[in-house]
Amino acid sequence: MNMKKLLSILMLSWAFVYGQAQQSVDMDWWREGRFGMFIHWGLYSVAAGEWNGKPVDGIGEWIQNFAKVPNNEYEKLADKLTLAKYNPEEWVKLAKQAGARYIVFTTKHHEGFCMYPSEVSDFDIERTPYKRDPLKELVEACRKHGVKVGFYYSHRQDWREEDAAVMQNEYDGHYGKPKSEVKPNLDRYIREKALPQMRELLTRYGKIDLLWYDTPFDLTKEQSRTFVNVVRELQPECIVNGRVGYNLGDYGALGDNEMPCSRVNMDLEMVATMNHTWGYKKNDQNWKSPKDILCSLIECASRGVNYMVNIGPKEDGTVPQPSIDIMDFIGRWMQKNSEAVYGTTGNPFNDNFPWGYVTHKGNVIYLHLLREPLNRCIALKGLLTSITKAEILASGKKVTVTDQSYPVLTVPAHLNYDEIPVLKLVCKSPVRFSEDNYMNENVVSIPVANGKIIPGKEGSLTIAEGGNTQNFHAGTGKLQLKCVIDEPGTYKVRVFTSRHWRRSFAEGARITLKVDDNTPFNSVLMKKDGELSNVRQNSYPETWSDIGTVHFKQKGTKGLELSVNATGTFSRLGFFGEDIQNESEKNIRFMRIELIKEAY
Ligand code: FHN
Repeated sequence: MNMKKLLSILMLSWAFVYGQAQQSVDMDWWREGRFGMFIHWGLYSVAAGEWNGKPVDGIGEWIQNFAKVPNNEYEKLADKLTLAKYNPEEWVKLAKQAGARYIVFTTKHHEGFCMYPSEVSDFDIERTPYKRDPLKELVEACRKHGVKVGFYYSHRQDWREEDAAVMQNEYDGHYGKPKSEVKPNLDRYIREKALPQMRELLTRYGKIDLLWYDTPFDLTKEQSRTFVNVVRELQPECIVNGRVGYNLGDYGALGDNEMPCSRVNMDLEMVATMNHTWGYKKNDQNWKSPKDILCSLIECASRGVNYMVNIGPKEDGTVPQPSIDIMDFIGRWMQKNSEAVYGTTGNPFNDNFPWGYVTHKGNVIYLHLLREPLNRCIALKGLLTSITKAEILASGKKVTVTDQSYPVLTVPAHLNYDEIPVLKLVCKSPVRFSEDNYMNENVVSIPVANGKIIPGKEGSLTIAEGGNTQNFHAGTGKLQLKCVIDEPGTYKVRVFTSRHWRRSFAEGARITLKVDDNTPFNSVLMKKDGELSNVRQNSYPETWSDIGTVHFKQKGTKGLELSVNATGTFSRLGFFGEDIQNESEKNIRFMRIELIKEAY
């Protein structure tokens, strides 16, 4: 046997044993693009958030579940899914002019209804008055306009099918019989419905760029792997998202509307709503502002993460006007500033800057200004290379740079911060950055992800995808952090944590924070002193606790050591079906610590 043959046999057996997640898919277009548009469209778009004329709480695409609608009633919505004004080119143009490089469309959401004609199930588009295949038309429009196309497929949940029943979510009468008589068989569901439908999706529509699975819940690793393998077999170049389960996808998974709290060094995508629902809900008027959504796109880029923002069209295919306005706003900004997003990596500094966000590409650094910096001055203390050119990206207007022990920029007066101006800094190559955390505008903000973990007896403290601590409790370890203090003085110590919105703030959590060799904060109670008001408040609320003050007699590098004494207790809010797999553990979800210089 020659060497080449032996190698290929070895590689094949490796693939057999470990599945095919090691297969390298080309992620370049996805990383370069940074920005996608999600589309949730299904029978729930007809219900529009109301059942029997009454508004139903929660996200719109879950209405069948929340309003406990039996299948034989829910299916009647198909008669009213007219698609009367469906124009996929309009959707694609909406995405493209905003600068989105890919679209992901719900081919089948948890309700089980296929938005394409399926041979496997008659619960599909053929029940509607629309006599064509809207999926084919969307794929063609994407191809025509050079936008990558992805299919969302709910691979674990299918409320139409008894075999896929998640018993805690089912209710009497759902399948036309009492819950006690429902005997699910998930393997059979996968074998007889989900995989055959995957084969339809992956063979009928030409090249598919991304397969977006959702809510793996209780799938076994083998079951998740079959969903990866079917893609590898039929569309080897297609990217698989992280929610296929067990880290088997080509990129990692964050929760819905979950923003990483510092730069990440892996492929990740944040998916976000423009209001509080994915599927159309006529009563959800809680629209985030266009600037907020643009800021989320920029913040994602500054974390090194893709951003995919959702639209939920109405049953006739028209897109709610606020969604159009938001996409237009982003498009106007992207026309002038997209080079500060496409192909960039996250903020190369260890600092979070109070005036905005940073992205980076080669020897160019982009500063995205959300507000005027204090005294119109930005000190880039962590930049170890000099700047050769600095200008406003959109206008080419020069920005003054003075070299002190680090570059200091003077931002021109009267910039319009509603338009989020971007400063483009060209540096000598190669660019070098310090690993320290510095003070900016009297605050030093220290992300926990910059810390060093000292394992405890149980040793399972880690930093999660979102840059927050995971499994942080008394036995799992300590976290060592450091920062550079510019001036002696008294500093308020503010500890930021976040949580999933279904969890209340934990009462009774206690932490110890050592500062250099002292222990000024020993088993201090974490109180809810404030909560950030931002676009994530309804999904991952971010709370701060002011645990006291610390006095530094001298400036310089200071060491911090954080440990947990008690995680406290929290209550769970009502069931709304979100994937909370990672939320059941004992953990304080720390994001960052801030030292805030007190006025003299
Ligand atoms: O349950 C779904 C939800 O309806 C929506 O589709 C989102 C989008 O990311 N995914 C699930 C929850 O995480």
